[in-house]
Amino acid sequence: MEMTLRWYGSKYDTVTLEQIRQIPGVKSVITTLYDAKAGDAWEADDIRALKSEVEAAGLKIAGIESVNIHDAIKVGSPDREKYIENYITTLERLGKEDIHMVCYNFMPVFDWTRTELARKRPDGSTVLAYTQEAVDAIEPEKMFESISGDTNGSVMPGWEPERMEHVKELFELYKDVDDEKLFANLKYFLERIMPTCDKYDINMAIHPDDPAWSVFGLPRIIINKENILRMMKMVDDPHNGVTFCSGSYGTNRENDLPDMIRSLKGRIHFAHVRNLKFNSPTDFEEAAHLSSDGSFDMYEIMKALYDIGFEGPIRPDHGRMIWGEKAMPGYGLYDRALGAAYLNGLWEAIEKSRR
Ligand code: CS2
Ligand code: MN
Repeated sequence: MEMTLRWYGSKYDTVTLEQIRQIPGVKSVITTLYDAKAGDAWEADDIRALKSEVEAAGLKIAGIESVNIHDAIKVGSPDREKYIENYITTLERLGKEDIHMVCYNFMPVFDWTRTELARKRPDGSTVLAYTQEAVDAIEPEKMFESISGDTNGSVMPGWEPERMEHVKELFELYKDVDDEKLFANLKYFLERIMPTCDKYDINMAIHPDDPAWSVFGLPRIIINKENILRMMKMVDDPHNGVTFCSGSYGTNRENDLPDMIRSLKGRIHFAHVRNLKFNSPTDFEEAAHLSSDGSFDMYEIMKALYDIGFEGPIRPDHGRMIWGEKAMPGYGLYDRALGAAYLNGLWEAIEKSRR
């Protein structure tokens, strides 16, 4: 595996490349053109500039998170063709710059959903948290407003204010889209892009829906082993793969994470590893990466990745806000650096015990 950190670009991130370079074992970043709109074709010059900036700091780009998918593709409206063409252009330009992993998601309307961005934990750190009760009590249009006070001034992925202004229209767009339609639209999209992925050796890595169930009555399909294996079979190309995100699949306690990892051998192109602490099945908060701070056995998760011969990029996912840091919720430097060090430690121990 290749340990990485997510970096949003110098215009948006409070964390610098110079800081990332000093985290032991981190030699590359996962990044994006954060101001590119879903549906736009990325300019080759912009990709090149991003790459030069990262390389000038002594790091490499291990992959893109995310190239976002336009809603027309997800709902399957006739104008999707134009957006798929743009997506293909972006993939070609990334391929030409020697970038071979692209993370994306197929979640309708909202990206990940949390009901709190700064819940206090007993140790005084603050974390993202979710309760089903809070979601059930709120109108979707109020969702963004209810958490926007705690963003620390950052623009959060999938929650861009311009997008949130149109939540009602977005819901309208999805009103006839159920799980089956969403599967069919995903299949259509993948079949169209796979020849380009094959040509440039680009691994597509779909991020799971977070939480791994339907919210606000919207369809959600990338939620469990059955569905993800269906998706792998539906377009049976090694470049059609997944981002294994423990914190997203793990929201559903019925998902057996190590078992899911083993069943996806060869198709995991990117891993997000983080821990959650459950207070009840419908109330969870994000914990430190250390197993004993949360509800997951992180050793078993890393061992499963080791066992399937995982060689792709991996990153600590959301971290707690600690030591007075002010950053995008989930994306401060300190706790993610601790997470990277811990995951590296687990990996070293597993590796040496197998020799
Ligand atoms: C990320 C997602 O912060 C997060 O929860 O894991 O936002 C992820 O980047 C997207 O869903 C992938 O497209
Ligand atoms: Mn994730």
